[in-house]
Amino acid sequence: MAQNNTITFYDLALSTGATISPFVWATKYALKHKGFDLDVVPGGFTGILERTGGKTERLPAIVDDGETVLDSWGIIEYLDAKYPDRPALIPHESVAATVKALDNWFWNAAVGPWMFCFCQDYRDLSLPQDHEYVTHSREKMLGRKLEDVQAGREDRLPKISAALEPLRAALGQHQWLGGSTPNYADYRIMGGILFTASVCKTPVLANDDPLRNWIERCLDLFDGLGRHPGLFPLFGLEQREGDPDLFNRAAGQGGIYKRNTGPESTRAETQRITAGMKA
Ligand SMILES: N[C@@H](CCC(=O)N[C@@H](CS)C(=O)NCC(=O)O)C(=O)O
Repeated sequence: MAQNNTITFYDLALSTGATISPFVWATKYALKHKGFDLDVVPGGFTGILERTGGKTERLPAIVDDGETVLDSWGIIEYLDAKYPDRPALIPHESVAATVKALDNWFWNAAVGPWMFCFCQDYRDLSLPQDHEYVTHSREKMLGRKLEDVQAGREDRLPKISAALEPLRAALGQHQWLGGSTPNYADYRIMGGILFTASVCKTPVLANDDPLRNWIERCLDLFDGLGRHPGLFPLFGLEQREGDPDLFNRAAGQGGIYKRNTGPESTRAETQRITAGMKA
């Protein structure tokens, strides 16, 4: 049992003091969801191995009562197994499967592309002692100079916003991805959004984006855990001539989002799609 209800949490932060990693953000929310206080060990990208006493080169990592637990997914499995009487992060194995599918989609649709849009800012915002390592390692990861990868982001940001319809569809009909209360699905996706907020020197979503309500509620959770002063505004992206719509204003009008309650509910559509057909 965590001493004084407190778990040691190794942070990964920028010079603004804001946490940077999507994995680390999601874990911070997960620990709060379980009702723990955090004893935060601050730090940036370099020196993780030394900070953690040789236990890991990657974060998140936690220490609970002398036990080190690594890896964002490893940590939530540990928390749910060790503390089954506290609110579950993954209430059923089906949630684990769905979160993995959602996370994979979101990473490819948004977190990765946003990283391409802000990788130079990410380096510039990192702690001064991390600049050389971040530049070198991220240029190896991304295959080009950070400046070249980031260039032209104004043409890419609208497309990333437009790609987020699956989230808008779900959150248009449910309060949280977890249903009536948030669970790890919310924290996992919000981790990617908070990563972006930690580096987005230019906004990534429209002011009137339907996701805004859920994002603001996630930021408010746990006494405003996500409202760090070092974060940048997410909202304020403007649609320019030639850009796709930043979100679909006609969303939710088909498929499982429009309930079939009998012929009344489908008559208009049937009339439209059969117009001109021989009787
Ligand atoms: N599978 C790991 C991945 C963690 C990971 O890649 N963390 C990155 C931050 S996003 C890290 O610690 N990077 C340190 C570095 O780049 O040196 C998890 O889910 O926790």
